[in-house]
Amino acid sequence: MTNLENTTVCVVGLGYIGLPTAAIFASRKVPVVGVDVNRGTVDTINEGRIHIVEPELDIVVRAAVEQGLLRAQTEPAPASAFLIAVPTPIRGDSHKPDVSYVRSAAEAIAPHLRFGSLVILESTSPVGTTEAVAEWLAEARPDLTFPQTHGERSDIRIAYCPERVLPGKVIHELVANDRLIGGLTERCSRKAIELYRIFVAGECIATNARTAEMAKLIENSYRDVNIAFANELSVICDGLGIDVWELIALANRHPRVNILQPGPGVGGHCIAVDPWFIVNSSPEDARLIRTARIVNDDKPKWVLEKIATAVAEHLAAHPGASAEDVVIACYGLAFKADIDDVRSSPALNIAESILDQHAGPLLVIEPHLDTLPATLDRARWTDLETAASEADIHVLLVDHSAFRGMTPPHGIRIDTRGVGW
Ligand code: SAJ
Repeated sequence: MTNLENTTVCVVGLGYIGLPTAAIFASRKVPVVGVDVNRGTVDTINEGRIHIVEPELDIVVRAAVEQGLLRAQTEPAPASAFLIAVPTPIRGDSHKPDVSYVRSAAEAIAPHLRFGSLVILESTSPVGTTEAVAEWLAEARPDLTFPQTHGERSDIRIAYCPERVLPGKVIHELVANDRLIGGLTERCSRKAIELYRIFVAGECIATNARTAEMAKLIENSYRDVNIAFANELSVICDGLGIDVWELIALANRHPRVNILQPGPGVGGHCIAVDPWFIVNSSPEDARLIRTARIVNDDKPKWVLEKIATAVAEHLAAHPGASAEDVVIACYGLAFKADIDDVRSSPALNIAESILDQHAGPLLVIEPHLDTLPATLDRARWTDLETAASEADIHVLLVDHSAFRGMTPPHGIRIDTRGVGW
């Protein structure tokens, strides 16, 4: 059993993973210092509020701050365990992973390490990053011993423990999901498992750091490849006059077939990013994974071509009309159903391109947002009824429940999500 009395946690990076994790530890009576470089984020959290959108997170954070168990600041503080949950973005056309925030986090916690400290990397990372963290820490603290040189006898324990929670269900999945624990040594894994058992109800399974790093990457790559297969099928079926959603539902009745759903492209911050980490470290060998990324990234362009064809079709049926007269409506902007997150959203990207390319009016409906995103300032923010009655071309981009239940509008319909329009 974990000795709760001596456990204190310092979480570096208070984003979509770090903040919920910090708050959940605090909800189990573990004192937590949360660290973020953004002063605004720190102030918001110390007021018991949150800067991101995630159901139930506000309640857990408010309770933790009110009870004095969660405090945010811009610099790390001494703790028995340090968790690194900072972004690891990909850069430019080369899609190269940038682990500089992980390095900065490691250098910031290094002065606070002492005999017995546990350091855990949670950020999605290229294989080998945990070993790099161990090297950076060792360079900063020559007075301490580390697993890469002293094995099980080291002063400091280091592990990679990826998060696997689904945005929108983070609070539930943080507790319920099984957790992979990749220690640099077996003792490192055991120490990390003791820590996660404080709140994880799922199983904590020990492995090594490289396997845990790769597991995180292949989980999202598996999904990306499967979605790419569905997206490619949707393009093929469109040409062959087959309803791809009916086709997939039928094929999935086979006991060993489980094809995912086509859509307007893959969005969010994980599935469209993580496969590049593998491509980058194994460029010659990761052929299928790279192709899947390209297939999914090309899908918004295909949707835009369908829209251009629909405009031409409308004009052919309305002699005398010009493109400026054709009203297009986009239904949904979020990166997936029933959430309000538009970051890296193919739906938003398609709406922005319509604004650039189409001479006529664009109507936008997004029941999960209060206002139009700034990049769509020339579009008209409207409700379902207005769009359904005023638009000539209806483009369904997100399968929100509100759209699934509605009667399909009149006019030309482009259903990128298979809601049955
Ligand atoms: N999508 C499709 N067709 C599908 C399923 C999804 O087009 O059949 C699209 C969605 O519309 C969205 C994108 O894929 O644009 C990603 O959505 P998602 O629900 O598949 O995944 P995320 O990005 O919200 O969360 C994923 C999850 N990973 C897996 O399911 C393997 C989550 O468990 C991870 O923790 C998260 O990435 C992460 O942080 O890495």
